[in-house]
Amino acid sequence: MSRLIVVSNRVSAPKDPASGSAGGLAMALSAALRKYDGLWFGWSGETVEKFTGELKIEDRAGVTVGLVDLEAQDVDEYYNGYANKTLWPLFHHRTDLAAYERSYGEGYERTNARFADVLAPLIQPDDIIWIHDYHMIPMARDLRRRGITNRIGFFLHTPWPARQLLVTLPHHRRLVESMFDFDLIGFHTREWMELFQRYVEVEEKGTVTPDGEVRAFGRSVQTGVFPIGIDVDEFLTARNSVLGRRTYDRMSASAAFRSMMVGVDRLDYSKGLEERLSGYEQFLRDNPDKRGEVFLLQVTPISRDDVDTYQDIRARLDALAGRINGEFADMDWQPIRYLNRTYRRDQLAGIYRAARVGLVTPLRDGMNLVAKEYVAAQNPDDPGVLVLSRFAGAAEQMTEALLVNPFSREELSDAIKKALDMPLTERRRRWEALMTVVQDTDVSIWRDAFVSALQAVVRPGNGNGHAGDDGAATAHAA
Ligand code: GDG
Repeated sequence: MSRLIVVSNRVSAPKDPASGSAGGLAMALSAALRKYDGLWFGWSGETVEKFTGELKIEDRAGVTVGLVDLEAQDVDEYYNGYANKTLWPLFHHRTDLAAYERSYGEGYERTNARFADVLAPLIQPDDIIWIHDYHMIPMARDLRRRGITNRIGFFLHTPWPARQLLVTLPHHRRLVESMFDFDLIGFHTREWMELFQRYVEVEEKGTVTPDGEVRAFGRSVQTGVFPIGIDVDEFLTARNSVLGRRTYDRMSASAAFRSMMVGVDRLDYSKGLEERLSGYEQFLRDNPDKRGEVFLLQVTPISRDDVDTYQDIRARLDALAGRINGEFADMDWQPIRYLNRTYRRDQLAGIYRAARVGLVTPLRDGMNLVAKEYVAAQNPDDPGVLVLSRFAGAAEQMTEALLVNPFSREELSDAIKKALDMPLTERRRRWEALMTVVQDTDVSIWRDAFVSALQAVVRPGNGNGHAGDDGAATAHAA
């Protein structure tokens, strides 16, 4: 059995999965590594004055992790810069927020090359390598340059942008060309995959075969759709735990016969938080009789606070939540409980279960795991209603949610009303269909489907695809 080497910017293997504040993805990747045996490689989160390339190996809850420190300049230009100020906004269709600075691009290339320098000597001939996300797009190219011929797969956790927007990125061609050093590229949805394929067809006059092989730059790469999900068993365990149940009781008591709506999102402009609050404000205006009967619990941990745009949105949200509360609150009721903090997963599960409505309304989102967690946490006999943005990847599968356009305050207001008024039979019918989707896209299915597809890619030149063979070398000789 070959080893699996997972590579991502941050390595977040939870030290104690049961109590974790780690997200579903961290759990999933740790579980993948425990199953396949291997290594999780990435940035330690620490900075040093001068890059040394020293590798720190640790064991975290049975997962071997390999960590490397970066220089402050790398963190500025590669992580805060190119990853979070250039690619993240661009991939979420916010070219108005995207910063195109040469130094960011250079830092991105330099840091990926540094990661490759440290990683390449660790790779054994039978290993398969799975790179994650937009921080590490050139990684396969950098590893190939260092003589690595193993199978390398890539999974993009964000959307892929429309071609018309991607071409605003200086050196977009270079970025896309580097992706042809992967053997397999996975996307959450057919839509993101087709946008990638369309770019290659239009900009490079490339071709796409019916089974998703994309040819351009004199090479080819397999593409596929692998919708990520949550670890359903782990989440149900959290929901049924003592703290999960206690949190449910506490929230139900605190709601005091009012209907609670919940939102759980990192503080990020892609999550549509301002639009959500405006839609809720519209609902309060449209339905004076409902005031005092409903409230929104919005859990919003601060993220990427080193980036100006994130400080700006934080200030705007503080002001908006304060204004809505100031305008509508009564002596014994406040329409929004806005919390900039994190909760443990078992507490989150209890919160979701106590909420009559789950508001998941990003403006654009690769998948969105909160939508799946909300559904998994519900009481099957009396489930709540999921209001889901049609621009979340999750909307491609979760069609029985109330799908909304988050850019329209009125549509949001109507959807909140419909959710609150929905009869039990309809709530049950929709929930059963949604829960089937959540189970059918369990994270273990995602992981196994990707790894099997990577193992099965037939590489030009040999047809059997064993890592490290001549065919592989030829395929990547360009
Ligand atoms: C990216 C893509 C894609 C949030 N607050 C707390 C907390 N969370 C957890 C949630 C959920 C996770 O964070 C967020 O996942 P999402 O999928 O909603 O969003 P991103 O962080 O933007 O993730 C996204 C994902 O990658 C996976 O591919 O779905 O589209 O943008 O698990 O529960 N967890 C805890 N306390 C909190 O307060 N414990």
